[in-house]
Amino acid sequence: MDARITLDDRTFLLVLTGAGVSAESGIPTFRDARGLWESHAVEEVASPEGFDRDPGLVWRFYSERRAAAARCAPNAGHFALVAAEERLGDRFLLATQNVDGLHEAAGSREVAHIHGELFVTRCSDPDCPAAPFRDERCDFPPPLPRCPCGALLRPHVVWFGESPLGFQPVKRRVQSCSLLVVVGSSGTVFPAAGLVREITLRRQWGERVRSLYVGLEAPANAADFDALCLGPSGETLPGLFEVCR
Ligand code: BV8
Repeated sequence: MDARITLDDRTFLLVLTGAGVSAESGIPTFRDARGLWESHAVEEVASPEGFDRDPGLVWRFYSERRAAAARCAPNAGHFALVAAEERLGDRFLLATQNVDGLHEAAGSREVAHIHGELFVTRCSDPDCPAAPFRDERCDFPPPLPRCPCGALLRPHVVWFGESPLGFQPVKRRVQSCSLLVVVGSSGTVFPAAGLVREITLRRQWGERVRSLYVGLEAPANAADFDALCLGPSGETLPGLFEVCR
């Protein structure tokens, strides 16, 4: 498969991004950060059990990530995806595992944040009617913040063991798209890592549909992709899409 994609009136493009698309913006990926953070595995901190066990530790983890992300700007890879969305309109859907907000900062209009958003906070009580709210705070001196209902506030991100957010529209689009492009994801976290398998199954049933991986190195699910376009996405994405008017 030529790693040059023509975007025209027949293209239905679903893009899934992972931490790699933000790496050139200065945000460490999980592979880089795993286990490096206060000697805790990210999975241990990014979990409901971790929050129940030590909410202060979890808030420090996310506060530091907020402070770091606030200093970062989108890179050429993010902007290339904005151009693709501008050409395809509603025949384009961007789903991201990233919580850093850089896709919107680059100008992406419709983003499915299947793992939540770093700069949004919500009540930790699932039965509380209070809505998640935009929250730029990067430090939380004791006592930890609480909802008016009395429960602790928590970052509005999807932790391990929690259901992804807004995943159904992505599941529907993977059944109707003509092309899935995954950018900068190690293919180790489900259900996101399983999307490419849906494309493989559709093709086995005779549908004309393709998948492409764009990233620094082959992901764990590389065997499911039709093609790999290896390299930093800030360099490869801008030249990937040939926009046909
Ligand atoms: C779910 C948000 C059911 C928070 C994240 C036991 C109990 C419970 C669940 C499970 C279990 N065992 C397995 C599971 C499922 C679990 C899972 O997959 N676990 C893994 C560890 C095996 N999944 C879940 O729990 C999910 N929920 O299953 O609920 C369900 C299922 C379907 C429908 C309904 C309900 C929830 C998972 C979400 C967890 N939250 N983040 C936060 O960010 O703090 S996950 C987090 O890690 C990220 O969001 C991301 O998804 C993941 C890291 O993956 P990547 O983005 O790929 O990043 P990584 O660093 O790994 O890779 C970076 C890549 O970039 C590398 O390949 C590198 O080569 C490349 N790269 C580097 N530089 C560049 C580059 N590429 C391009 N350019 C560059 N410059």
